[in-house]
Amino acid sequence: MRQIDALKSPRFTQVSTFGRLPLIQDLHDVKAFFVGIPFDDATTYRPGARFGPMGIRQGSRLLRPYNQFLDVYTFDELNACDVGDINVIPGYIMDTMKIIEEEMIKLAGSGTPFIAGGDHSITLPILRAMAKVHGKVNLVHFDSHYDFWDTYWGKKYTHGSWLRRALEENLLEEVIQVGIRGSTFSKDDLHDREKLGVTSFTIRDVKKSMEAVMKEINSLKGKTYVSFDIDAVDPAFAPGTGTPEVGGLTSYEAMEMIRGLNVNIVGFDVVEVAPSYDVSEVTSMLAANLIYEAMSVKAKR
Ligand SMILES: [Mn+2]
Repeated sequence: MRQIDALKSPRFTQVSTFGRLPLIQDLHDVKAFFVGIPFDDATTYRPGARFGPMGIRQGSRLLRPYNQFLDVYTFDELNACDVGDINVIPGYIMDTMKIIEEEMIKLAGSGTPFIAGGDHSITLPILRAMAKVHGKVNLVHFDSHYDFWDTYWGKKYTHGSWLRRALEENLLEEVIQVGIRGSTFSKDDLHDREKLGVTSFTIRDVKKSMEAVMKEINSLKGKTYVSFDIDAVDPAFAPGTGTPEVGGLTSYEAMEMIRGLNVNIVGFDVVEVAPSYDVSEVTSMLAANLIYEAMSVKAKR
């Protein structure tokens, strides 16, 4: 029955399942699940993140059930599954945001979503859904970019402006950014950071003391959503992305930061993975492992 439903819609980007988990859409008894959102029409530079879910599933095939660093049988503990991809509409940002919000309200009511994007615009409708299901949440935002620009080419809904919209829509409690380093259009961004009340740790802050950054993150109280733009990681480790910025986190540092989270995760995404610019699946494998570590943190609590 499920398979027939899946064949009715053109989910061309979907292959295999995350971590070889079962493909299940009935979330009864499921604590956490993987879901793909293959949408990239809000990108400003290289397109291709619509293939992120496909790449991340492919990069996840070597994941095994036991996490020795966190001492947990992650998938068993969560009774995890892969629910497939949300049926987005290529080329239609507003329609797609509506679909994502509606689907995420249904899904997040039954378990914790671990999401593979897609470009970063998908996080706005996810946060709208989070606010409806959970009330306002904290946001931990790994990225090389601030993503709080007001507009791009005069347009409000892009992968570089979703955070400004989320703040305007009053969806968020505390916001902590990590890994910031991209050049910006002007110094105004630094003033905006203050005005918007966002706490930003640049890549220098992380390299100086990861411990201090983690301490700040782990002091967050209440429900917390974590959004990980893969471009927080150095393109030497994660070349498969749309707006790469040199001088970033190593893959090990990224893994350690996710492993070190001690917050109440109500949702997690990895966005901006664009497999066509990848080399030997390194970016996809890293993204899959970051999701696995975040699932493991959830399974431990
Ligand atoms: Mn970014």
